[in-house]
Amino acid sequence: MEKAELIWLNGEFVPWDEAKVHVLSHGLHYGSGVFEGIRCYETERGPAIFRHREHLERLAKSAEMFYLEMPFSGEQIRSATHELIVRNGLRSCYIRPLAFRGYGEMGLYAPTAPIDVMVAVWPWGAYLGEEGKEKGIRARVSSWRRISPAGLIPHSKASGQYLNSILAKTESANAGYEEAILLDERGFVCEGSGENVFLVREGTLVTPPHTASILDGISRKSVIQIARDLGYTVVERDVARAELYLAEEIFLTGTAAELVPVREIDDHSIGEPGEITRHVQGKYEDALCGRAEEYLEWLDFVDQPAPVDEGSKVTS
Ligand code: PPE
Repeated sequence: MEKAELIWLNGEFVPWDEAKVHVLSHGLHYGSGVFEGIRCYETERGPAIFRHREHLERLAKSAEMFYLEMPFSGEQIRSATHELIVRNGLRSCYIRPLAFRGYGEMGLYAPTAPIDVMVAVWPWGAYLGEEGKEKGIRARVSSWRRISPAGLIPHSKASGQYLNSILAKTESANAGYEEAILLDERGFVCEGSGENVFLVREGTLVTPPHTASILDGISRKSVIQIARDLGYTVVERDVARAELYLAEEIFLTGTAAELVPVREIDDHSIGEPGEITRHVQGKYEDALCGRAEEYLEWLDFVDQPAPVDEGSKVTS
């Protein structure tokens, strides 16, 4: 990964290589942490964080559902993130806040172990490749089902839950595919290992509902609104596996991935990215980069942007 200079850890800005924790941190043993994936884009008015407040609200809710008491408010994390972007001299980056149970007490019930909070920012390119965004990716339905709401909390972006996503992603990568699509415990289509999924069926956009164990994706929500504003019908309903094969178009949405067309699923060809995918993708990318007036309210502009001179680093 590409390093930045500073990481924000428990209220301090520390050098990247010194942002360390104890090996007996609770979160390392049990996955007892919650995180977010956010992106900051370079716009004409300087760096801007896409739907920053919504991401921080989801972080707070993820924490609350796992009984983690956040020692910092969303507003404190928000302003620390702004300062971190400026001090690292970045104009566009990925943002990773993480809150986890730290060092102090072992065992599953460890209410006295502190909650550590960090935010890191770094340049992160297209998650499923630039070519994937352009030409579409090859995906495969995973043999692993998405975590069930009977045993975990799909709506929470909790660290330990990602072992499920890692199994699915690893299986698909080892088999030569770019992404895995997980079914929910009932066998209906759920989502990608790190993205929500949309299909086009007879000109209508279809995406699995909240009851299908999805993560309530912020890109998903944005794309639903954009598609409706463009005049398309978007339906949230259960999707049968075979509908993936019958779909006219398929695409994935996520912060890291952005909007990525799927050109092949389980070795069935869907074809080149379709018209609706292209239309929505174009508008979505405009929204991310501040080129769409109607969605400017989604951007959290970072004050005192670093100077634009050569390269992306500030030299002081
Ligand atoms: N489902 C899952 C399981 C998921 O991890 C993500 C985001 C989404 C859906 C889409 O949510 P949203 O980003 O709010 O639209 N995955 C994050 C982490 C990826 C990673 O590998 O780390 C991300 O995209 O940042």
